[in-house]
Amino acid sequence: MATKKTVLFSGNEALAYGAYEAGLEFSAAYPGTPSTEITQFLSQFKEIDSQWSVNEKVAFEIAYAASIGGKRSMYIGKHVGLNVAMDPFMTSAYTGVNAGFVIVTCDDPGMHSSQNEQDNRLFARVGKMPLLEPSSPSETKELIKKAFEISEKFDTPVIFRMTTRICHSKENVTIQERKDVPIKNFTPNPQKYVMIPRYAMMRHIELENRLLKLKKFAENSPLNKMEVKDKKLGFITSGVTYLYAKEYYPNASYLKLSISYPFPEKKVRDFCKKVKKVFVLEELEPFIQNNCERLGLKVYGRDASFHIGEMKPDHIPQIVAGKTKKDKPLVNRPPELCKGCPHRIVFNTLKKFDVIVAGDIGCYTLGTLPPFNGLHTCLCMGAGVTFQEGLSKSIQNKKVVGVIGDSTFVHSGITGLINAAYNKTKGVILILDNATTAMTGGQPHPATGKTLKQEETKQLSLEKICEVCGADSIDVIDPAQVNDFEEILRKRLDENNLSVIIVRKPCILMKQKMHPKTFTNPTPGVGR
Ligand SMILES: Cc1ncc(C[n+]2csc(CCOP(=O)(O)OP(=O)(O)O)c2C)c(N)n1
Repeated sequence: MATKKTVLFSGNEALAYGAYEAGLEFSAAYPGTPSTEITQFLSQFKEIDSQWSVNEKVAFEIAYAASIGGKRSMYIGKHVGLNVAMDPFMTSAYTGVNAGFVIVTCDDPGMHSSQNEQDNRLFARVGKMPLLEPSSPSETKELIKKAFEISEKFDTPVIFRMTTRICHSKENVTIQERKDVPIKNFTPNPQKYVMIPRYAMMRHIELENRLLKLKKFAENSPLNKMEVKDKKLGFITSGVTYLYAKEYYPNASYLKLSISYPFPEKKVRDFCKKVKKVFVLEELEPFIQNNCERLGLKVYGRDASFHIGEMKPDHIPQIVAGKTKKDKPLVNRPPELCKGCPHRIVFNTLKKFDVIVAGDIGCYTLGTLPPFNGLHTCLCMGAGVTFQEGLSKSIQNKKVVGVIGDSTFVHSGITGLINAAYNKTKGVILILDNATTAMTGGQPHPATGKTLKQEETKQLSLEKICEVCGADSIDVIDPAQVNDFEEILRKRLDENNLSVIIVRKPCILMKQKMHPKTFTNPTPGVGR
């Protein structure tokens, strides 16, 4: 008989554990809050081949290919990570799976640590894949198992959408034994796996038929649960809003959607017939609400002020009262670069130059805040290099410096540097090499020479890669040598070249942040 044990898990840990129980064999990810701990937790399981990949596109393709090869696999990333993986994502619904493949996307309503708050539920419609949404850690653990079953039953990738609140909240979760799933054979099938237009057209027909079957499944599945109590007041919910509403209105009726795409139209109609006044409670976009409106159903949505930011329990009665959003003001606690962070020296030095600074995403983005006020742009990962090129080709009266971290350079800076050299760009790019991915808690990447599991591996040389990309000069400098750093920056700015300066000093927190080397038992809470 399977052993039953209860463990306090965060949503991320519960997801990882549920995937382990489901027989997951392969996972690939790039770090990103609030998703990072899933992969860190998975790394303890010897049964699972898990990796940090160089970016989300690569992670997606590798994990998806592992599924086609016959292993239950998972891609994991933060919401914007899926943008990077959009190309393989969009066609993967055509090609379908062999063993189960689950796309975990961790959205960040409220932008606790992100550059935008896009609602990735919308991608389910665009990508034509089923969308699962849990509302708590314990439900996460069970629902992720269903995701693999649905993936295999319907030959489709499945989107599993988490949000920050569920990723990082903790709950007692009952764990079970792993069920090993035999690796499936890979049978060559070019009509399914080689997407030339003719085959893709056939797969598109297959995909539309599959969506009809999935719709039927969503209609009849107990995962879309109707609880009819008070027939005067009801809520259609998804994700964490279910629990928030239950706190305020325990006697109301509920339609809890765990499969929110394909939209279970009949069930929703049925619920609206049974209950007089129905509110739709969801975070960010009016995804469910628009679906209800499309059906001509009279439901009450939220004021547009609720389309921005995270849903909080106190918002529920405000929505029921038809009010605009009101939040209690919080104490302002702006983040800052750590004391002793090498990035501080970079921005103190940059201050002495009258230059435009194209920034990127990493701890160094905090260089935009006082006292440094050091960045002029920051859009997405990799844009420290590409914005250096674009800005320098339009701004005539000032030099442009690009600033990018080591992990981000490997993620998406390299292609920009090749482009800069190819298109005869001039200027200076600073690679702030603190030997880790500091912003997300200190994960290794190819230039650190360590894998997710802290094994030694081939180490990417930043110097060599910059050279072959076509940089005219590559300097390596310790920013603590303040005068030398300033001197070399001045020299390179005066030249009419494409220069890379690798500013190399380890992150001050690296020792504490380093993810433990080995795990013995599934130990919740480690590897944060
Ligand atoms: C597409 C995408 N993936 C992941 C993230 C999360 N993220 C932001 S910056 C960053 C890397 C930071 O590492 P590095 O560039 O080395 O800078 P550091 O924080 O170490 O200074 C990550 C993983 C993101 N914002 N966007």
